[in-house]
Amino acid sequence: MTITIHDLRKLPGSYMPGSAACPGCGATLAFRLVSRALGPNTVYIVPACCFSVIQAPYPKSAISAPLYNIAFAAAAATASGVYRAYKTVNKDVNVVVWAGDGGTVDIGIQALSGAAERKEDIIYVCYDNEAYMNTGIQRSGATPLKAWTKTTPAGKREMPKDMPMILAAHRVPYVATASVGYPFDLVNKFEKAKNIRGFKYIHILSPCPPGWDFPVEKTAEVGKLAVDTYFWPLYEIEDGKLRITVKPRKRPLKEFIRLQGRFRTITDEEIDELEKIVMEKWQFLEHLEKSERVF
Ligand SMILES: Cc1ncc(C[n+]2csc(CCOP(=O)(O)OP(=O)(O)O)c2C)c(N)n1
Ligand code: SF4
Ligand SMILES: [Mg+2]
Repeated sequence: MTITIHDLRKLPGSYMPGSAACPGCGATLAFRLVSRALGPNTVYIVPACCFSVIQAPYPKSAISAPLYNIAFAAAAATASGVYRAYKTVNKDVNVVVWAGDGGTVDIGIQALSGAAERKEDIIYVCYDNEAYMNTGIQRSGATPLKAWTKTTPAGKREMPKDMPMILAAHRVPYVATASVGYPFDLVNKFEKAKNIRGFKYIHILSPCPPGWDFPVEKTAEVGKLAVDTYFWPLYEIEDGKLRITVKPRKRPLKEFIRLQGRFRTITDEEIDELEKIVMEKWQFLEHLEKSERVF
């Protein structure tokens, strides 16, 4: 089934109003969409991140679904145990890790890799705001080249890890990228993932107004431009076969970069260099799309 705007309005989500999230939070928007696509038969496992604050403090707890808050490094291992416990009592439940990029590409990578290798029947979601935001904007392994954070005051010097491809190399049944700027692409990937058995990994670009330094009303625009400038390609890898799911609208990378204060130190020449890297990756994805299998 393909979810349309009419379906989305009717689907009950698990996000309640009056939360502690910042205005314009892309991660929150992502959660609203995902919880609608997955439905009420879902349990979330959340390591330390902005969502621990959004979900936890009474009386502002924002999530109405069952949720287990767990130590930073342990989310994928916990989800494995929770899924097996439900299975023991014959309950079929979507068990979902909802983790930030720090909790995924850095401290949580060991448990994540283990769960993927064991092909645990869970959905692991990385909502990627490209830094450690909850502790005040420090760089992570997902922070892009040249981005300002409090620990990269002159701009980050390294490229981010390509986490979806790292997971694809585990040969799990489903890997996908998503962006809050393309909500129907996002919800339909979850609609598909919940019906696939085995390990599923979905990596959502989630713009963060205070961390990326852009006006709060521009979250969807930033998420859309990330895709349309080729900065954040949207694809899925199902049983090893890659498919690009959204064709970018061919906007110059500069439009995405200059909307955000975190790239304040980048020069026009450096944007051109970054655009070259981004386009090389795009061409590689087009090449992979023509291949039988990615791995
Ligand atoms: C072992 C451990 N180290 C450090 C922390 C402090 N801490 C809490 S949330 C967080 C940042 C998480 O970053 P990310 O996973 O990207 O999620 P975000 O805050 O960006 O939503 C850190 C460092 C912790 N809770 N546990
Ligand atoms: S810091 Fe960013 S990710 Fe965290 S709640 Fe605020 S907008 Fe959302
Ligand atoms: Mg983060």
